[in-house]
Amino acid sequence: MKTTLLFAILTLLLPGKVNPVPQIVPMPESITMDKGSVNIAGAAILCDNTLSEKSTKFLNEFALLLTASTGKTSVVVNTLGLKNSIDNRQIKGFAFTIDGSIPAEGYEISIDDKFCVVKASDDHGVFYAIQTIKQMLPAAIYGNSFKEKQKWELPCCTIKDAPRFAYRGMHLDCSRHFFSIDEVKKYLDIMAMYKLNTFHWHLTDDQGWRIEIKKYPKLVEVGAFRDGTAIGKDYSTNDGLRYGGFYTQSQIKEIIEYADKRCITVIPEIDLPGHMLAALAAYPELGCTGGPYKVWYRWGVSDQVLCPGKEKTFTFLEGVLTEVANLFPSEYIHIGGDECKKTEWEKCPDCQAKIKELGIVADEHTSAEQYLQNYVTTRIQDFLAKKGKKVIGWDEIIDGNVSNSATIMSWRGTKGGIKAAKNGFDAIMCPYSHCYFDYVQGDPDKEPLGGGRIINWQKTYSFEPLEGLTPEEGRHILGVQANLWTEFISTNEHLEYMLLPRMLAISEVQWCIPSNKNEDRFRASLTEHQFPILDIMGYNYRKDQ
Ligand code: TNX
Repeated sequence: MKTTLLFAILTLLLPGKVNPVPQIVPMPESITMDKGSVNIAGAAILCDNTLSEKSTKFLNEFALLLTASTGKTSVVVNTLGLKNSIDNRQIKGFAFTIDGSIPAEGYEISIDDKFCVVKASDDHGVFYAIQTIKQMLPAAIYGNSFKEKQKWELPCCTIKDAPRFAYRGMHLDCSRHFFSIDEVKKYLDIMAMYKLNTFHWHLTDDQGWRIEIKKYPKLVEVGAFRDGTAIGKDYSTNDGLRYGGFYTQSQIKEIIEYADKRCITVIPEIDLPGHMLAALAAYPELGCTGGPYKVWYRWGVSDQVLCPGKEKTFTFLEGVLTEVANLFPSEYIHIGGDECKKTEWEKCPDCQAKIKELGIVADEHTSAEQYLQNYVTTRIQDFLAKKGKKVIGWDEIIDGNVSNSATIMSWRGTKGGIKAAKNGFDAIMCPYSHCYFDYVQGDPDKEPLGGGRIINWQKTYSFEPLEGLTPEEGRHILGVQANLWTEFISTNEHLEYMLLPRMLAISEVQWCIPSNKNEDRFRASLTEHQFPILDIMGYNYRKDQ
C-alpha cells in the first residue's frame, strides 16, 4: 500500500519525458516535441467555413477512418465558433482551419492533451496535415479496420511544415507494359501518402499506344497491341504472344478524378516525334518511308519516327493533342522529344524540302535535322498555348535551339536543367543517375530484372537538385521527379518492388530542406515504421537495407 502511494506521488512529482520525434516521411520542416498525449478515439473533428468542400471531404474521410479503426464514432462538426469551442475545452478532438499566411501546401499542427489544432494554407495543406497525423498514429491506422487493444494516441507537439519544391512528380511508363486502372490507382495511393503531387503518365511509345483518341481510332485498334515481346534482355528474341491494352477516355477521366481527390495532378505524355512506332503502325502515312511498320516487340531507340516534312503529321498531332488537352485539366502537357533519331529525316525528300522552306542551315554544333526537331517542338508548343496549355519536354528539346520557353525535364544528368535555368527557363530534375527506378537496386544477379545501373535508395536519397545553380537560377527548378520505365517490368508486384522504398527517398528530396535530410533517421523510419505501413497496405517493396 505504502509503495503504491509513494509511486503515485513520485509519478506526479517527477517530470514526464518529452515524446520521441515521430517517424514521419517526408520529414516535416520543424517539429517541437512536448510531454503527454491525446487519445483520439471518438474525437470530434471541428472545422470552420474557411474550409472548401474538397477539404471538408478530406475530413469526412478521416472521420470514417478514425471511426473504423478506433471503434468509436468520430464526426465532422462545422462550427462557426471554432476558436470558442477549442477554448472551452468541453470536448477533445481535432480543429481545422485555413490560414492564408501559411506557405502553399503547408500546414501547422499543435497537439496538447485535449486538442489537435491544424491550420492549413489550402486544400493540399489540409490533406498533407492528415497524412502527417496518420503517420504519427500507430501503423494499424492504415488497416482501416477495428483493432481492439490498440491505443490511439497522438503525442503532444508542434509541427510547422511546407514543401521545398512545388513540383513533386512520379512517372509511370504504361506503354512498354500495360498497368490496369486499379494498379494505377494503387500507385496514386502511395504517391499521395508521401505527399507527391504530380503523376506523369507516359501513355505512348514504340511498344504500345495506350490512350483512346476518338478522331484516330486505329491508334488503339492497331497501336495498342503488339505481336510479341522480347524475352528479358535478348532483343533478338520474341515470345510471339499478343500483348496490349489501352485506357478509354472515360477510364482516363476516372484516373484524373481519383488523383485529384488525393491532391495529385495528372500530366499526360504524348511522346513525339520519336518513340512513335505504335502510331506509325496504325497510320503509316505519317512516316518518312510510309512503312510498313509494326508495333515494336523489343526495347531501345528506333530509327522510325514521325515525318515532320509532311503537313498531315501536324494535322494528326493537333487532332490528338486537342483531345488530350480537352481531357486533362493539367496546366502542362508533356510532349516527349527524347531520343528522336534523324537517320530517316536525312534521307527523306519531304523533310529536306521542309528544311529548305524554313531556311534552316546547319552549323558546327547542330545539324539541320536537329533544328527541324526544334521547329516541331515550337510549332506544337504554339498550338497548345492557344489551348491554354504549357508544355514540358525531355531535355533533348533544347539541343540546338534554347530559345524556347518549354519546361525542361532533365534526364541525361542535370546539365539540361541547369542549361534551361541559366537561360531563364523552368526545369524539373530527374537525372538517370539518381531518379531512374527502372534500374536495379542491388547486385543484378540477385535482383529482379532491371536496367544496368545500380540505384539503391541511398543513392536516390543523396540527390541535391540545386547543385551547380545560383539561388536566382535555382528558382527555375520547379521540382524533382523519379521515372519508372517498364521495359523489364511486366507485373504489378515487380512494379511496386522497383518503386519502393525508393519513392520514399525521393519524397524527402522533393519535400525536405537539405538540413532536415538524414540517412540514419530515414533508415530507422523505414524499418521501424514505414515498412510496417507498407505491409499493412499490401505493397511489395525491397526490404534489404
Ligand atoms: C531512356 S528517359 C528513355 C526511355 C527508356 C529509358 C530506359 C527517356 C526520356 N527516354 O525511353 O525507357 O531510357 O532507362
